[in-house]
Amino acid sequence: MTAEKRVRWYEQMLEIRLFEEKVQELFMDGLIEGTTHLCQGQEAVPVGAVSALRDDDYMTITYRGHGHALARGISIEACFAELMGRATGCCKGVGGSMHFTDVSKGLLGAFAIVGAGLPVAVGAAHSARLQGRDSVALTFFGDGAANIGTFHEALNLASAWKAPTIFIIENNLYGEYTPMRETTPVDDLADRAKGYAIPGIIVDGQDIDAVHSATSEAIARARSGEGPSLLEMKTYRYRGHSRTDPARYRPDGELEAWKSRDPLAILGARLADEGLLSEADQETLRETVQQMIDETAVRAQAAPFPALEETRNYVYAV
Ligand SMILES: Cc1ncc(C[n+]2csc(CCOP(=O)(O)OP(=O)(O)O)c2C)c(N)n1
Ligand SMILES: [Mg+2]
Repeated sequence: MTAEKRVRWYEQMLEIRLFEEKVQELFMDGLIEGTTHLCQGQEAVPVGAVSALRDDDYMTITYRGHGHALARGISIEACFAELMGRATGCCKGVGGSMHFTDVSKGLLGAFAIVGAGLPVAVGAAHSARLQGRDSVALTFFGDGAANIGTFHEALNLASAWKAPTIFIIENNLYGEYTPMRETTPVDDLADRAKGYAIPGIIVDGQDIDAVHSATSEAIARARSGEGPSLLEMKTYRYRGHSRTDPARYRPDGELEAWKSRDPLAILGARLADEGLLSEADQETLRETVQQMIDETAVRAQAAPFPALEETRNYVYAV
């Protein structure tokens, strides 16, 4: 991995961190309708994994997908605009927080229905294979989704058909307000891969180098026709499930323990040791990114709402 690319990872994780902080602020100011599901603490997963994809690969994400959409190259302004319902948003302002999508970038959809993105990714992967292309599909989902029927159906079919799919569980220990140990009889969700005869790999989701190399290996395997992999990224969300959830259901000290393994701090320490980005450079970068985020949000807010008749274009009746 080149020095430039790893410095850019740091910057991208910082952009996502400060984007999400700004989203919370805009939400509290009443500028964002509906809800939000933020990903502070989990940034190494989208940045490390998405950077292993080629432009002609596919991905699906969830409602906790702002970071993944940004990592795939949807512009920060288009994301802010989408959140605030503006016509310049990545879905013309009619999708909102849970639906960041850009098919032209292979981002096939953000799914608010838990587990719904997995079969779509298997379908995209299988269709590429039928067409003789070596594109792969990467699908992100949570620990809760690993208890949904579509998880098992998607893994089974992808393995049986060798559909080039990389299943990435972001195990952040909670599904909404419930700890995983109360709903799930295994400690490691990667163990479930055995039932589908595919590799199941546990990855330190706070360590972007580990995320990137595990994802790259799974992609290489899928691309060469050997079939899917299941990667379980152990990670943690710093904020509550959504909106204003204060996350009081977490035991004392848990958040602090995870913050001591912050993905930005881990990569930052390595980059400083390697002489690629000093602590002072990291501080300057934070100020620059913060200013860019603030200015971009203001620009996004200044854009018009979609015309009323536009909204009818996306309502279907059967
Ligand atoms: C099929 C379905 N059931 C329930 C819900 C309500 N719901 C929304 S998010 C969520 C928690 C999912 O947790 P997890 O998969 O661990 O993802 P995380 O939010 O932690 O990223 C639930 C139950 C839903 N959206 N879809
Ligand atoms: Mg979860």
